[in-house]
Amino acid sequence: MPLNSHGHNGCSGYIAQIVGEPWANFPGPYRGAIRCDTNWKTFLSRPGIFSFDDESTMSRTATIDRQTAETQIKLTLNLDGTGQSKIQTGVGFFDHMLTLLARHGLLDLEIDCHGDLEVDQHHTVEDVGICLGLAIAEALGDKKGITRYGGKTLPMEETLITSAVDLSGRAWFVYKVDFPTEKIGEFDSQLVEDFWQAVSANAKMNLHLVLHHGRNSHHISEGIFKTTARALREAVGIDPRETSVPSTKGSL
Ligand SMILES: [Mn+2]
Repeated sequence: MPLNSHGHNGCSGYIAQIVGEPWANFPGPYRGAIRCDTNWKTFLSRPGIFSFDDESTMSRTATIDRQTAETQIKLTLNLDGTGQSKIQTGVGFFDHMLTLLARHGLLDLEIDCHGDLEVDQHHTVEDVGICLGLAIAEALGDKKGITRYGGKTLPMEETLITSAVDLSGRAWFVYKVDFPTEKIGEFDSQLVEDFWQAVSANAKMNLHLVLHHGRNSHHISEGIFKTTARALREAVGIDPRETSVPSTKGSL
């Protein structure tokens, strides 16, 4: 399979050898290794958008370390993951939601959070949202080749949720959800809004969440996380026909 290379600043100007196999779900990202002079570099790319001059486009990952008086958080994200997660926030229901998010978004996600849960869960949930948003923005890099838009309407038992995402570089958050109960077990249902507001603001993404109908607060929350995971997976996905930044402005 041919790879078109351009912007070959990091190497000596030629592709010496390509080793690797396309992923099973081709056309998907292409993993392999390339020899530049005497060094081997691994890459993750697709035909046509392969670039040597910015290694960050090869690995769409980010690590955020955020320490405040209220929370201490270390978060690692891989947008091109397999859905594996290791989540420890001290809030059981929130861990459940974040695990679903990783699985259905095919994100690899590690979160270690020590928050002031003796106050309440708010700082923990909002600050994890801030860190996840920052990580999404950093991992996306220059957004070259991404789909940009993602949208899904999905059921979760009796609940129906729409989540629509635009990785526009402009934060906007619309939340049309009313929970029938204040609590989901020990979890404050209001925090679902605070979490996604923080993700949207810090990823600089446009996110609309709409609850069409639903009876059970656990299902409504789970529906929001799963549906947004799928919408986000679509939006961050690499579009094989898109060879630059998907905007008439030239940047996002
Ligand atoms: Mn559940």
